[in-house]
Amino acid sequence: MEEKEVKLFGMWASGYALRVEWALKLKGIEYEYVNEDLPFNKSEELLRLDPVTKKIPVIVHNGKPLAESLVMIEYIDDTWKEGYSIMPKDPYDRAQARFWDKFAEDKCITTTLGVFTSEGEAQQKVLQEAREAFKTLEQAITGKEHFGGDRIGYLDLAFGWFAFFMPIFEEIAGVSIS
Ligand SMILES: N[C@@H](CCC(=O)N[C@@H](CS)C(=O)NCC(=O)O)C(=O)O
Repeated sequence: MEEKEVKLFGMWASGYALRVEWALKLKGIEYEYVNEDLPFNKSEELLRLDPVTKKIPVIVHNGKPLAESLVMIEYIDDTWKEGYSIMPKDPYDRAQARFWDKFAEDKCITTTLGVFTSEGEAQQKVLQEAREAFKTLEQAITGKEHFGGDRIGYLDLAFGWFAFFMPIFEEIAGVSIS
């Protein structure tokens, strides 16, 4: 079988891998998907390609590996310039998208995941912080169809998966964030 130019190492339950799949799909890029068995049975190929973080996702383009999902999204957008554009064109809008991604990553995702490592009063504090962060994010996108405005863009890929996983996290942790 002919080897595809792009290979993505992911894992079915990973939102970070999902981001990259969405970017490849929006661009219409064909890729080979390798589902890794995490956390204890990573393939030797993955460890060889990413000896630094040893995490998924990893993409390989023309034999060259890349780690970190958001780095991959920008690389994909820069490399396949034709077709769908993921990053905003305007430098200020690009900077804003990166700012809100950082906010969502640090304040919404990381804080929410704290419900799994806390209990009692400490967990209530985490929940309160998460609720405030989501309120701030919601205010920033009020009136927009997507995070990036009227079309799907960088922030939707970066953060959209979390909306899907949130009810699952709530059920597992037995808490309500909304
Ligand atoms: N910041 C990284 C996070 C990647 C990450 O945390 N991947 C997890 C799966 S969702 C992983 O590979 N965990 C295995 C491990 O830590 O050994 C990215 O955005 O790509």
